[in-house]
Amino acid sequence: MKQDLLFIGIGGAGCNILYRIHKDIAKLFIDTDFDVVEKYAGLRIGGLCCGKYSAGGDIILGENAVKESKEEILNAIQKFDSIIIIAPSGGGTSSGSTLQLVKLLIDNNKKVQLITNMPFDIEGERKANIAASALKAIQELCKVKIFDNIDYKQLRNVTYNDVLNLQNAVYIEKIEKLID
Ligand SMILES: Nc1nc2c(ncn2[C@@H]2O[C@H](COP(=O)(O)OP(=O)(O)OP(=O)(O)O)[C@@H](O)[C@H]2O)c(=O)[nH]1
Ligand SMILES: [Mg+2]
Repeated sequence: MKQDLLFIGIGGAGCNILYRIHKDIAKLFIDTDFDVVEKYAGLRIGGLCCGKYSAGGDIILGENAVKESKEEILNAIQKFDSIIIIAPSGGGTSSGSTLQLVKLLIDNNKKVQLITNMPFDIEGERKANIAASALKAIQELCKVKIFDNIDYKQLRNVTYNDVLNLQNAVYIEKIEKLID
């Protein structure tokens, strides 16, 4: 794998997926959520603006978290030239922080790509809107790969958690192929 390439998982889902990619790659886990960061030995952003909690679905908090922790982020990514961000869209962190993160990386002359998917329809219109507006802005800044959501309506007796695990498998397979 290229020495100058870093994979960033951001938000609960992005970190979860990145953790499951078993390849020799440089990884950075970023979240506003203290528990997630602790689990993956990652970088917590927005400790002041989020307090004890995560961005909790609030994209403004997600955006502010990156602004607040700009120096720590730059420090963690400084030796890499290319960055692939994994962030399923719709969360305060995965959409709000990702938009600001992409801006920050580009301002610092990094080559950036985002890999994402849209929230599932069962998650409601609010998440869909958050995802769509952040993605519209991000697509103007960098390359974005939007994976298809698994067609869970075809499956019988699956829980929401099963659906997320199946979606994880889509990411893992495609990203591992990209790395090979
Ligand atoms: N593939 C996959 N997608 C997930 C998982 N958990 C949540 N999602 C999806 O990812 C979207 C973003 O959710 P999270 O990553 O939990 O949100 P977050 O970025 O942590 O944002 P906040 O908690 O609001 O700060 C959700 O709308 C779901 O569609 C997961 O474990 N795997
Ligand atoms: Mg979260």
